[in-house]
Amino acid sequence: MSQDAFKDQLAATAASVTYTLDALLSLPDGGEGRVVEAMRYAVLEGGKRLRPYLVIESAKVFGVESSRAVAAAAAIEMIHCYSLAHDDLPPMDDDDLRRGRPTVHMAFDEATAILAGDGLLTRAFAVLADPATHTDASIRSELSLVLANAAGSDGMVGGQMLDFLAQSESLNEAETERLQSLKTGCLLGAAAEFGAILGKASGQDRFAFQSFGLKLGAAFQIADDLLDLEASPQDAGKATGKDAAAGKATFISLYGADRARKQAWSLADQAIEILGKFGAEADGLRAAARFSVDRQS
Ligand code: GRG
Repeated sequence: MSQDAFKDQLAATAASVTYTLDALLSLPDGGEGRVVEAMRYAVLEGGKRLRPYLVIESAKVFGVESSRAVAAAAAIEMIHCYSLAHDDLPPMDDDDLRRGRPTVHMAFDEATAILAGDGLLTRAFAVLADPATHTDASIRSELSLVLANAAGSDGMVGGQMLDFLAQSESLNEAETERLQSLKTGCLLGAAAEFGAILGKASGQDRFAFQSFGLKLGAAFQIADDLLDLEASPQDAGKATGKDAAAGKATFISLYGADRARKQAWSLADQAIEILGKFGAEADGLRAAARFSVDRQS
């Protein structure tokens, strides 16, 4: 699949995920409506929707129609957007700009941004537990377990803790790899595994899809670090040049930009190799692995 065809497919998926998120987050009456407004602000505008794309494309490989995967895909996007809203807060990255517009705490206030993140985190699991998401309770339970592990202290939250600690200590390659795998890879791994779970794939295929997402995630994070170094804030839609200033542990800080770029492409190739036994139906996923490195934002 060409990168242009991939971008069209990603845009179509993004539109359907946004439609679903909009429907899942209707505004209640009363003062608590403000937190839902902030949750909607955090999820509805912008964003590449790569994690939902991985869910939907992985599900497709196992014969699941996108309409039957989109709610689970929206749940993962809720978790992702909660993490961005919290990561942008002053005690963490202290960012004013995200997806080309003010961060949630700038558009609302810090307390509301914390609550919006909490609201999205819990709502994601309500979506997964809802029979409207999948009629089979064992599938709903598997999805919930995989997402809880990927997003919690054994995954994204743990990685964020390591990222915070790494500002005051220097990490070697293995430690940097682990940090990035937990912070970024686990959620992308869960997204690809979600498709396999929805498609009732074998344990072996589930593992392969999770491994694909993890490799793609490792490539994606190095590309993110390169964008932080090289992209303008306008193109990235967020502040850039922050990693070096904050002393963040990245492959660039270890080996420089050229070697980091080579490493990112090698990881994308490894991700694609994992899908070797699958046919053309996995081409969207292969293109996603290449896009993870080749992207401009
Ligand atoms: C605060 C619990 C908590 C976790 C935060 C994911 C994360 C951990 C922080 C976000 C900041 C960051 C640079 C994370 C690495 C993952 C990453 C590159 C996120 C940005 O993902 P994109 O590019 O964003 O897919 P869009 O806006 O396209 O959805």
